[in-house]
Amino acid sequence: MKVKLILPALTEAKSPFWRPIKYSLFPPLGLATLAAFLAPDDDVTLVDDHIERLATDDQPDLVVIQVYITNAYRAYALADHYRALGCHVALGGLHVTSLPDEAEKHADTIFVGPGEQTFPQFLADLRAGRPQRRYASSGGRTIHGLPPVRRDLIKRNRYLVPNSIVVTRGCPQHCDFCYKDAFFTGGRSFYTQRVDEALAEIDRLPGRHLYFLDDHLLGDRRFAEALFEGMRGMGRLFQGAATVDSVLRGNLIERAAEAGLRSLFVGFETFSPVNLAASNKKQNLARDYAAVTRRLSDLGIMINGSFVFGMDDDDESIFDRTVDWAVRHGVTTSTFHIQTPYPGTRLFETLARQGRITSGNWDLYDTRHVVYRPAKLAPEALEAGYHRAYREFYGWQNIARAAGSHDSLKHRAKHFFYAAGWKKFEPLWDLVIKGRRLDMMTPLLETVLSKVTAPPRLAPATVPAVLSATAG
Ligand code: B12
Ligand code: SF4
Repeated sequence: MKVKLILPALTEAKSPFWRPIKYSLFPPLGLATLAAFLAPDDDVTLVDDHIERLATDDQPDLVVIQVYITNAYRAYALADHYRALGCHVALGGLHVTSLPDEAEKHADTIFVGPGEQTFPQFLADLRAGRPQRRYASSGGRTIHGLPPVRRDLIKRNRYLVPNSIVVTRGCPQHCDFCYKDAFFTGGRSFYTQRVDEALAEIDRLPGRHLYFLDDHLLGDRRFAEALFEGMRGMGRLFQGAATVDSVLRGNLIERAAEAGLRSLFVGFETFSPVNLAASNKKQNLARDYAAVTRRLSDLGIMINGSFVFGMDDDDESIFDRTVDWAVRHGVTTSTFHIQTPYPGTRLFETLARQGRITSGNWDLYDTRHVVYRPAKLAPEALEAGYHRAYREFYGWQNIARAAGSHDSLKHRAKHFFYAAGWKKFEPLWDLVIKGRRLDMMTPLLETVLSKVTAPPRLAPATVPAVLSATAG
């Protein structure tokens, strides 16, 4: 059987003029996971529209398309095209799960929820000539004993981080704005691989650097402990994501650092207890965010702080306060989001009930546009404040100030180069992406992520010469 797997891109990611680095970070892991269920003699291609030209003059037997909210319209157009040619088109992923009735109009078969159990069932049905219209993941979810991810289908040199990996699914928390509860409806919403299988997968990955895309790498303490124990001595450097409370609790974060954790995405989201309570983000309530940054900084772990703007308790002061806090506390990189009510979430239901959803154009649900009526901010002020926060946080002076907050000289330098590297050199990234040589940059990333050894406790105000020289 001839099978084509497609990850459709956003328009900005395909532009021949400009390619933001963030779209060349990670390969399509979800599709490579599904491809593992195909037969050895199937003729399989995997196309990531973000990084390569997608030819549509072919006619595979089966076309599998992954749909996110922001690529949904392009995914539907591709699906319509291939259906018109007589190909069997299967759509799945987060957006299909949120809005199955919308997606079904463009597909022969749709998938609701994770695909590890339903996709092999569909393949058996398709080969037997009786594919169903809809498959929904329910009980019996597991990622134990899966066939190895088809990494041979991934064009490694086109990604800065070819070694992305997920060893869990979902998250133990239940924040109202998160995609998670809707996606995992009908079965377990947090489960892990077997530790030995996760370690075997890690062992198969070349190079040193790994990026765990798990929503919450520290979410299952026993699993994470065993994973980090197994990773000690493997010589890996890795990045991942976890919650505020998991960083503060016990000594799991020290074990992660010993195993090679060098940077962590942390969901601070908001400082307001009113916002936290209203969005059911209980795990952040009454937690000392400053203690989180101190603990990570002392371990030499860089921080990617996630912050949401536009929740109901946010007013005009939110932007400056957030940037100032992040800079003062040595946050390395910040991901700011305009609150976005994804369909299927409790946040969407609440705002829809209150008549506050102002746009149904999914292209705008990219966390950079305001698609609802905020409570204490004008939509224009929210968008302007969001862009200003990015500009200010990534101004040279603030990068240097934030880097200067760490005790260790090496951490200061790492912080500086890492933050500047992401946001100050987009034209350089663009060149490397177009030259298809992103693999050349991975060793540089590994150098920046190398271990910070015992902090020599410099006076906090002392900024290394290299930093003060560039601060403007
Ligand atoms: C890595 C990542 C990215 C990467 C790259 C994505 C890639 N190459 O796949 C980058 C940095 C580019 C990115 C960008 C964005 N992202 Co993003 N990203 C993720 C992240 C962290 C991991 C995705 C992943 O690999 N998961 C692991 C694999 C195994 O799971 P999976 O891909 O979901 O695939 C499984 C199922 O979905 C299903 N499945 C998927 N497709 C299909 C198809 C069929 C036929 C079948 C049967 C099954 C199936 O089966 C797979 C196995 O179970 C997720 C969070 C998350 N946990 O999912 C956010 C997430 C997907 N991103 C999100 C968003 C909003 C964005 C941005 C809009 C953010 C922004 N402001 O720029 C952009 C736009 C992306 C786009 N192109 O449209 C949201 C999506 C919300 C939604 N409802 O769609 C998420 C859920 C984050 C969040 N918590 O809000 N992202
Ligand atoms: S902690 Fe993060 S991944 Fe977990 S439910 Fe909340 S927002 Fe989603």
